[in-house]
Amino acid sequence: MLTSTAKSFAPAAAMLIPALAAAQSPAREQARPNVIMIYADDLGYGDLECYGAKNVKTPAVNRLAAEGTRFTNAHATAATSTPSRYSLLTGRYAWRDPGTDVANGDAAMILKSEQYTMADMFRSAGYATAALGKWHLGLGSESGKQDWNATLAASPNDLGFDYSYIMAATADRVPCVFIENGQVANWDPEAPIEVSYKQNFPGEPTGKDNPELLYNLKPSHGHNQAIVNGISRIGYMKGGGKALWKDEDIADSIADHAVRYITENASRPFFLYLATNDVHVPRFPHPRHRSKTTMGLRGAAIAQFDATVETVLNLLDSLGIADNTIVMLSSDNGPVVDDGYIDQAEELLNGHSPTGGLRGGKYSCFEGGTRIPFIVRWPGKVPAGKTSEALVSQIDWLASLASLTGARIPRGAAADSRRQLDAILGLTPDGAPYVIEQASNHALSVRTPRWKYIEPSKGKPRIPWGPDIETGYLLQPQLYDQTTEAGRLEQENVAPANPAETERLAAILAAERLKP
Ligand code: NG6
Ligand code: CA
Repeated sequence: MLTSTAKSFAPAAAMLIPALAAAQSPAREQARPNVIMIYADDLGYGDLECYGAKNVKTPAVNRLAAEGTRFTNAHATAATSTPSRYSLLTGRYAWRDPGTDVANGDAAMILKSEQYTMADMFRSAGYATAALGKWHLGLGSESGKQDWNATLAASPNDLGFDYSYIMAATADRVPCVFIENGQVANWDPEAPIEVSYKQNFPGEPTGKDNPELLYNLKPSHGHNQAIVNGISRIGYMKGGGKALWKDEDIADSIADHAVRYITENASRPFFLYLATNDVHVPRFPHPRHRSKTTMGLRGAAIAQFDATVETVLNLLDSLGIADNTIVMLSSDNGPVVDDGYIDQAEELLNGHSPTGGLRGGKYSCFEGGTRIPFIVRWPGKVPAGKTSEALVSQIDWLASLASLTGARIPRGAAADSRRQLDAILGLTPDGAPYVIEQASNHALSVRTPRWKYIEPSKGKPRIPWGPDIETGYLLQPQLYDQTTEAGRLEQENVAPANPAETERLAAILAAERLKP
């Protein structure tokens, strides 16, 4: 569906991208297609229609799957956001580095400017680079000491991103403002911003003391501190004025910035890390999505995510750059229903399984925590309408895409990231020999094409502080055979019957831990 705009674009693109000029060149040849990573938040393996979702339609994602390859054995590196994003953007497992757990909104930037990132990789290959949406990797140089009314001492712009328009942490954590190139967007000099995760500011209402002010959402657990837009959050905040976001406009704001960025960079190779806030709590999507589902706010957040995908796909068509753009769609970790707000997510599921029937969910060792949707589209290069069972992990995206663009990774950087380009492009069913997954208590698991090994760890079998999720924490080793139904559902622990296999996988973990 190339438009006439597309044709006028073609010569310029061919000049810029010699490898693509030869239409027959195989995908693995060096090339510089645009890359858009649409990275959802807490979107589960079963949350999209093409992965079996019920009670919500996701036509744009369906289209992406129909025009690309949909993976059934793709993994995030961790069952929570910060470590997952850290690994994705650095090609280094977060569990190697301290301070990489779920970050507060006043955390110092976890990635250091000298650290090699996905954005550095693309930039060294001549790409324009941008990070939009949820960041959650800290900002500034010292935790709790940021001056939100000045330029922050450290931001994604110090990590290889030319442009950034981000939320500091999560929508449920202060500060509730967007930050553009290291400065609060729409900063309001009449309402200077102060943030604390220790104590409230005198006179500021909180969800705990002023539940009458919670006109949009009330907490089910935690989330009872600063109130912004009738929703109480984690952390205290003062000021903000016209810079404060309205939750119902967050997705549109991110999508609008994506449209502008893609349009402005359509004539050169660009990398866009498009991290949506959907479907994380507080779920308060725009009203126009609420009639699209019978699952209430969580279903509407999924529909809203789909609308962002639709906006991107339509724009690529109208700019005529769809054929020269790899779109990758995935999620940072598995799903959760009640994650701290009374939004009826649990009550309205009505037969929908956010994990697609997998055991556990966000935070946990089980597959529900880290097996995530993954769809890749690159017209003419990635097989269309195919499903791939290849074992793939987000840890390998950096090195794989470097092998595509020809970027040279500095010695020692992105050391956990392996070249898995053909698997990620759906060109081979042979994926990684193993991938490692981290639960929120730091227990690690090893997945191979056949097995899932969960190392022994301490902790309650169900999350004790709110979400009702099985953790998979057990003092004994667990081994699940993915080729049997009971193993696939992680119901039948065959570790006692398979000591040699259990040992072999434990040894992989031990050897990985010895690496620097
Ligand atoms: C938890 C929050 C949860 C969510 C999560 C991080 C409470 C009670 N719960 O601590 O709501 O914010 O952290 O989610 O505070 S993540 O997807 O960003 O990792
Ligand atoms: Ca998440």
